[in-house]
Amino acid sequence: MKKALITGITGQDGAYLAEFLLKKGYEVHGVKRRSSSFNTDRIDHLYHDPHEKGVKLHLHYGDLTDSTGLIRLIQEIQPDEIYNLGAQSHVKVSFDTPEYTANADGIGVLRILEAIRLLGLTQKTRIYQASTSELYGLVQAVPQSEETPFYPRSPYAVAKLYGYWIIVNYREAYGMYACNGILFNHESPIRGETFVTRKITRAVAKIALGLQSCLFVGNLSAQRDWGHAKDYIAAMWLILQQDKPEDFVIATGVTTTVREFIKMAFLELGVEVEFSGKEENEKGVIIDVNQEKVQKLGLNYAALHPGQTVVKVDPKYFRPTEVDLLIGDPTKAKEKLGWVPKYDLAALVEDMVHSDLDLAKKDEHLRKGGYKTLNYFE
Ligand code: NDP
Ligand code: GDR
Repeated sequence: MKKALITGITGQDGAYLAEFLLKKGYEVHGVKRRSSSFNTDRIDHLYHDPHEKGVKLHLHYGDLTDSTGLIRLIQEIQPDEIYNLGAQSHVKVSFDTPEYTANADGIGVLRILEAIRLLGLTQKTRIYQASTSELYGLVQAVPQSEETPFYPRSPYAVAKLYGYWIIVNYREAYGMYACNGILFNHESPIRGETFVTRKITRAVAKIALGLQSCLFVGNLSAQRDWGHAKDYIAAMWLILQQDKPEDFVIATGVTTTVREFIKMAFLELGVEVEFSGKEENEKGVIIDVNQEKVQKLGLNYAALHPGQTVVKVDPKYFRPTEVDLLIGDPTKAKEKLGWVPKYDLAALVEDMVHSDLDLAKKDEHLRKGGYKTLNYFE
């Protein structure tokens, strides 16, 4: 039985990957950070009491900023594969916490590589590094491929640039099976709530139920190549199953603006939104409501007036330096890995919007039933 170690197992990708590897028969070990409250929601369905027999998922406390802890874990587990998904992964937040981001996202990669080297596992343990399309940053050429030069535009991307090159360097210097997956944006119903797609689908669901009146966003013109996380974690695994270690771009090859994503999300619930105005003054207004669809979905028709402003720009969400356009070229992954995504953007939007609608309906139901959030300070 193969053993895999996943850093970042409590995150979006870590949760999907853990499920995927367990289904493949792996013994899965995950690194989680100590937190003052539970943060394992995304993997609770996979978790079994360690006292039960035949448990295949094991969680360990650890942190990418703590070398000795990582060395001890890797020594104990002796993994066949390490998926380094742990990171301070929010681009905007990296401008507020640049030093921490460099430590966890950049030097964290080095810590794992050195642990493997120190423990004499260079020929046993294969390493996947969660590299990112943010490396391309300021547009040099499109679509972006494995050959496109990097020009990072945030402390996050600069930290990930170090991670990318230290993987390449250890592969060349010590013959390690270490690879970068240069993944473009991938989303899902369990995407972190502050990334733009999830922020949009949560807000759209709440607006449609009359639980929220407006969505505030930043740069509506940013273009992203959005795929579904479920497709992308399969690529991570494939990257570690090849004869030769190599780096791969994983993307859909289609790019869309934030503005268009918002329109698609509203339309999924039968609400047509049109944008007008420029930059900070741009807003999205309802121009039509499909009554039949709205009723069928049990939405709050009264809350959805044509003429109502449902999207506004708040410049606080603008970034000091922005990445305007990402569109990936996944040709190499298609040819060498046989990787083909199952979800297109429409299927992704559908999955996310309906999942958030279910969650919002649950909230609404509890509120209507008189259940309030407990206030411990009353
Ligand atoms: P998430 O933000 O959902 O998850 C990040 C994970 O890293 C969480 O489990 C988090 O723990 C953990 N983590 C954060 N800091 C540390 C630390 N210092 N030590 C150990 N663990 C830490 O990210 P995603 O799942 O979306 O992304 C996975 C990886 O892929 C990240 O490295 C990200 O940068 C990269 N990536 C993501 C893309 C995307 O579109 N999703 C695209 C390209 C790359 P906790 O739950 O405690 O916060
Ligand atoms: P990104 O994702 O920065 O591409 O990084 P995010 O969803 O945060 O932003 C995408 C684009 O949307 C614009 N935007 C907003 N973004 C957020 N978060 N909130 C808003 O209100 C908002 N309004 C507009 C942003 O300016 C940006 O242009 C993600 C992360 O998962 C990284 O870890 C990963 O490496 C890259 O994707 C690929």
